[in-house]
Amino acid sequence: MKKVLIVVPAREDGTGRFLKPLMTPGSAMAVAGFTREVADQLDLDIRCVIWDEHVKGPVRSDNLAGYDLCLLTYLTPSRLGAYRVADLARELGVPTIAGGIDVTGLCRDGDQDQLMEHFDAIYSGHLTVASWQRVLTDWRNGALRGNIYQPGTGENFEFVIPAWDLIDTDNYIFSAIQSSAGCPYDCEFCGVGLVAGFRRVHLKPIELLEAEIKHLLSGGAKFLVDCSDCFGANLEHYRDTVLPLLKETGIPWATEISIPLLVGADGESGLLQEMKDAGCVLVYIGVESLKEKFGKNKLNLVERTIERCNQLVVLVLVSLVLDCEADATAKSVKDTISQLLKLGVHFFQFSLSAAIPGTRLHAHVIAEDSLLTSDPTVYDGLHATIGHIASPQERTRWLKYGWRRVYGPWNLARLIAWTKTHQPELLPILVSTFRRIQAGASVWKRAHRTRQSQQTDN
Ligand code: B12
Ligand code: SF4
Repeated sequence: MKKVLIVVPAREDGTGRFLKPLMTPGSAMAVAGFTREVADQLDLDIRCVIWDEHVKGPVRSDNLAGYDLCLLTYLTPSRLGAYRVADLARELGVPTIAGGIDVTGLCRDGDQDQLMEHFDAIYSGHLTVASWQRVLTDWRNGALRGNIYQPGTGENFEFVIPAWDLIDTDNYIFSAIQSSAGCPYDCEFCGVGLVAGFRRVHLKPIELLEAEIKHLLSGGAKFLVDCSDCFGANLEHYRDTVLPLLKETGIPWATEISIPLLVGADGESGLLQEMKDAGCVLVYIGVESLKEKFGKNKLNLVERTIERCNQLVVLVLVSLVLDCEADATAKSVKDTISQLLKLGVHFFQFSLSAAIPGTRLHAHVIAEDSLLTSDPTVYDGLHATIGHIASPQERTRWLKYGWRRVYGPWNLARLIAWTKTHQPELLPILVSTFRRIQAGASVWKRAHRTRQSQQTDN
């Protein structure tokens, strides 16, 4: 029997502390699913283990001992964590293959050489059974070293049942399913199209979705998150199959959706009512900015969306990219947050622009010579990474202001009271999420201090 360790590396931020995870590791479970399918076809006896460093702590030599292959899946902020694990695996003679969105972005930018210094092979793009069969055949023949793999021409996007049995969902707050991949829009800063194809949407076959939901329900799931990049992107499919399936679960769920699909271009149609009827309790919408030129939607449509969600008692989580307006100031940031709070937004995700490898934003800031740093650990939306009229320190203050304003004691008490009245079943999830985010914020502060003192030393 061959043993394969699938590692989700944590971010190396100098604190030695890792963030506790919020969501189940979809990429690792998908990679395990593809590996099992190919193993069956190649008649290989393979046992996969998922090691999520956010849960199990850093991979050490003992943990790698006895494995025949180490697969790494990660986002940009964890790239150095992936190098650490790969370097350790190399010392122990365990071959490594890395894949995922960061690898794909670097390959698209032509920056794959740095990856090849650490990994034996890399995989760029979405997995297919046929392409993974080629890779695992090379591995079996000891011919991995130095290869860059990708799906073959004509090999369409494929889904498998994620290997839910390889993780303990109790370690995560949210069990994330994915009813579709990809998005019909193409925002400059977004990395979604790198793997799914730009402006492409792929629908997960309903039998696969049904099987994984059934598995989660039998394990006692009380809440689901559909982390599709654009829920509802194919209205007919969502109306006829996904929504009825979610309704049948009888448990509350949340998802990410764009405003035109949620409430229609007129603000009055869209999927909102049907989603509510099917158990949706929270929608995550990318507003980014309220200014006409930078915001994704017209202000009156944003206002109507929030109003309708409040009428239907659907919680709204809005994402704002605080420095996406080239002329943003502390005042404009404060005004935007106040305006959205007044409109009735319940939760916010604040970030700063991150020029993710492979995106148009990355190409654009490189061309303008306004990339402030290429340190991947700070590509997490919580650090200033591109030039702006406001200094990085000033923009960090905006983030802190936003968090304090929205999640300070007064507002938090208001949110908890609101949830208790309108969505009492969500209270335990809300409290655990806040606790984890608070713990994350203290790691962030510590990392920030470490970085500042390193800069002073230099
Ligand atoms: C759920 C999610 C999260 C969750 C959980 C992540 C997790 N534990 O898996 C949370 C909320 C924690 C999160 C956090 C962040 N996220 Co996020 N997230 C997503 C989301 C919506 C889905 C991820 C997912 O499960 N996809 C499903 C899997 C199956 O797809 P996949 O990862 O692409 O994997 C396929 C291929 O890439 C390939 N593959 C993947 N890994 C490997 C490995 C090997 C060896 C091989 C062969 C193949 C392979 O095979 C898979 C099947 O085809 C994506 C959007 C997206 N479409 O991916 C954004 C996305 C991945 N996130 C993104 C960002 C920016 C972030 C944050 C930086 C945001 C922030 N401001 O905090 C943080 C970073 C955290 C960190 N330390 O890494 C960006 C990616 C940026 C980047 N290059 O790193 C995305 C693409 C969204 C976007 N708009 O651009 N995220
Ligand atoms: S709408 Fe969201 S998922 Fe789609 S391209 Fe824009 S940021 Fe990415």
